[in-house]
Amino acid sequence: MAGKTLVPILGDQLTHTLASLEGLDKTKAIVLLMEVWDETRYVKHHKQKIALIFSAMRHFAAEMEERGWTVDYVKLTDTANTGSFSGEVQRAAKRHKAGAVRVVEPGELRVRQMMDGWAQALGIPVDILPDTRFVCAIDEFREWADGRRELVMETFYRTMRRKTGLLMAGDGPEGGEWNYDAQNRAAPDRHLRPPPVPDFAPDAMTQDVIALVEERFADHFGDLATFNWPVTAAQADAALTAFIDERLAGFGKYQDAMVWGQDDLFHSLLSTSINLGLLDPLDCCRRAEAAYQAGDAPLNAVEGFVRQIIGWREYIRGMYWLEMPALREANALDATRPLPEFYWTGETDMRCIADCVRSTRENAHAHHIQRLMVLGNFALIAGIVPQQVEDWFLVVYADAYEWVELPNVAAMALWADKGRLASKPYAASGNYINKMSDYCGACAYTVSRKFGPGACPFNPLYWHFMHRHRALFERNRRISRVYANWDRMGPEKQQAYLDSAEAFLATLKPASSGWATECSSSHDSSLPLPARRQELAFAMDIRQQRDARRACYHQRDD
Ligand code: FAD
Ligand code: DLZ
Ligand code: SF4
Repeated sequence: MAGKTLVPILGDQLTHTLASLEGLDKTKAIVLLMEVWDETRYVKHHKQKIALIFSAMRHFAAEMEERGWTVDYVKLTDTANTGSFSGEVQRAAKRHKAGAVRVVEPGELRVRQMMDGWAQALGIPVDILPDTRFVCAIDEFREWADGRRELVMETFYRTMRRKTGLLMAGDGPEGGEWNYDAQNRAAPDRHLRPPPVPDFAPDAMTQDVIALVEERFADHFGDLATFNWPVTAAQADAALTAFIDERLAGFGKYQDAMVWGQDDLFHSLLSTSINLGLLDPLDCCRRAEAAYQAGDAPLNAVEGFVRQIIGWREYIRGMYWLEMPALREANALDATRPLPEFYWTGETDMRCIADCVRSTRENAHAHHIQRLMVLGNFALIAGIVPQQVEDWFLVVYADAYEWVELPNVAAMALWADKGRLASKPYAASGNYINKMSDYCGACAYTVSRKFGPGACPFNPLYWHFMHRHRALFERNRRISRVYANWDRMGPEKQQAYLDSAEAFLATLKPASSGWATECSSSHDSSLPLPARRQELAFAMDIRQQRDARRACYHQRDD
């Protein structure tokens, strides 16, 4: 008689309608969730990210049991835990005398390669199913890309609009335009009053996990005391409702704005929930569309939100599977400089970077323009080695999985793929940051100073970048006019820019590799767990600092 079906569910597959569960007889299936050391340490993820994934996994397991599934949950501290997906699937298959394995394809090539070895290792059939939580299947994206000279996101996005029917008026786009990006670039307004994000105070299960992470991952980057992520589908749904009711209307206009100490502005903070599977991306879009239809949110905001999800998110995932494994090694601009230490410490006089790193450390989050135009832009124009930047981004954000992090970092921010994804590099001087933020006014550097002592480092670095890659970019229609400006400057001014950039680059202190990958402790599941951590005092302290920053911003406006 055939044994039971083993259904491994990975940490970012926490969806009750997962393809591997569909049509299964609950009495003949064992659902397997595994906390494994290898996944926590292949890079040293931000502490909040590990706590979020473990807590969401434990809550999900409890919900599955309530729904009548038999769940086998392997904890990190279980003494027999082998520390890897493959080891745990093998142990579980033996334990339950499984006759077959049914699993949904993983988000990452690294894990897919492991999974492809399971059938042979286990000696039973292993069915790897497509992940139906994406609007566009991997093969469908390949077909879309096949034979195209340029893989333009906007073209793909329109295909997805037609496919989903989102914001469509007959055959054309709602409102007559496909894209309202031009209405998504308002500079920060001194009267901006973004509503607070909902509080998701850690329950007992999350507190246990926080204690575990504090103990076992003490050498990882990031604060834990400010943990405020939804860990269940119900909480994620509450976050979505709050976003649609309170923030969506402002999302479009201020999508690209940055304000010191205001970490969230009108962003949704839904990426962690969507990537874990607690929220369905299409459902998020339909809820936003309903707000537009009800007259509660303007079209530029709703279209902007829908574009990020069925446009950018799907396109990024398609590009990951199309371009891997080469993307991980890509370095089209031959960047060789090591990642500066301040990406980890935030200790720099560049106020924009210091604020983005602070938010990253405190929240395991920074919003898109902070990631792209401050942190990514600096790495691009300073010529930082892509793989070091990629590791940093994979470590520090709670929503980071390689399938979404890598194309965003390597291709969008660093142009390491030679423009397969972005037709021109997102390189900018201090002028852009000054226009889109309030960072520069109180910065130790002067944004209007172009070179020399006290000049904003983004200014000379921008020209240094353009100059050193002239051969590549001057024939690019979208940036060629930059070189006309450069040539008009004349040799003396040009040299002043280049000398200033060189002098600044010489001051950069490289980060130690220990932050991202080096292990200073090993897996020892026999270690006792610590008594409940004393966090509260510490937590209050960090939360109070954050609130004080917000209050200070508001007072300044009054
Ligand atoms: P919002 O601004 O509210 O946007 C709504 C949703 O759109 C997001 O929740 C997300 O699901 C989706 N989205 C928007 N832009 C993108 C995009 N470029 N790629 C994929 N989804 C997108 N996103 C991740 O989920 N994980 C990452 O590791 C990640 N790394 C990034 C690295 C760089 C250098 C850049 C430039 C962007 C990165 N992004 C990443 C995309 C984006 O910055 C985040 O999705 C967003 O900041 C998450 O915050 P939010 O939920 O408030 O997003
Ligand atoms: C990121 C992560 C971490 C830190 N830990 C686990 C874990 O212990 N167990 C698990 O199932 N998943 C974890 N994950 C998420 C996986 O890395 C993710 O599912 C794969 O990379 C595929 O995207
Ligand atoms: Fe950043 Fe330059 Fe502005 Fe300072 S002056 S905040 S370094 S852009």
